[in-house]
Amino acid sequence: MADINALAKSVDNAALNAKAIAQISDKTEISPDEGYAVQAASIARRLGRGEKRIGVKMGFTSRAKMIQMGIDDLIWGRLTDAMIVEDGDAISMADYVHPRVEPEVAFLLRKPLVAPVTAAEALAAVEAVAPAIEIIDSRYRNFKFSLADVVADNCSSSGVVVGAWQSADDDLTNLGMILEINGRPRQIGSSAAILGNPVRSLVSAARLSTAAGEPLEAGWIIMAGGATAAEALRVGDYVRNTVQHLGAVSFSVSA
Ligand code: OOG
Ligand code: MG
Repeated sequence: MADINALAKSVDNAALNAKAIAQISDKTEISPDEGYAVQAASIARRLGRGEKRIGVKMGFTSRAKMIQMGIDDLIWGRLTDAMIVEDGDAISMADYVHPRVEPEVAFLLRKPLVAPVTAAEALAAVEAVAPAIEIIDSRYRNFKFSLADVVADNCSSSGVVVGAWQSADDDLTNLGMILEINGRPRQIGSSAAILGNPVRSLVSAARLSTAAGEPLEAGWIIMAGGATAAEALRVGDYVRNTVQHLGAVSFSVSA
């Protein structure tokens, strides 16, 4: 039997100290459901330290991400205010184990979303959309994990960089996305890579959060998931994600 609280403490400490740990599944048999219990307990520790819940991140919503990490189940994690990196700010490499970035799209909700919801209902609850970058930083050595491991580690969630909010009136189905590092395009994709349309990721977020007893709330941010494979970061990097019609978001990496 997995000791949920002990495992939550170990992933939480690994994130706090930016120190890699062994995969849980190396030593302990752990199911995806137990992984979610560990995640919930580790987030409870963060909330206990005064962090505020601000939303949900979706993971493995694109083929490119599933193929890169070898996992093809949709996963979700919980976002807190401590994860926010302001657009244009610098992060410090010392706070991370081995960070990577993903080009994403973020939704801001104006109304709660309790599943089941249709795509049209989900879109009607959206206040705004924005170009976004997710900073993922698996706490497991070599960024290697099983499905239950990554879920327990809050789906590698580490930082969320959101650009200026835009009205969600435009069709989000097929927006070009360019992830540049130091001015060079490193990943080029489309919002269509995110479940065919990022709104589907929002529908899934509503479904999974409702099933977990934490339906999406007004004011929450939902990260739709990486449209392309992730790119590793180095000190000195300047990262920018530009999304067609939505604009750009950026940050840089200092020592
Ligand atoms: C897990 C997180 C995946 C996404 O956008 O697909 C994710 C990982 O790859 O470490 O955030
Ligand atoms: Mg992501």
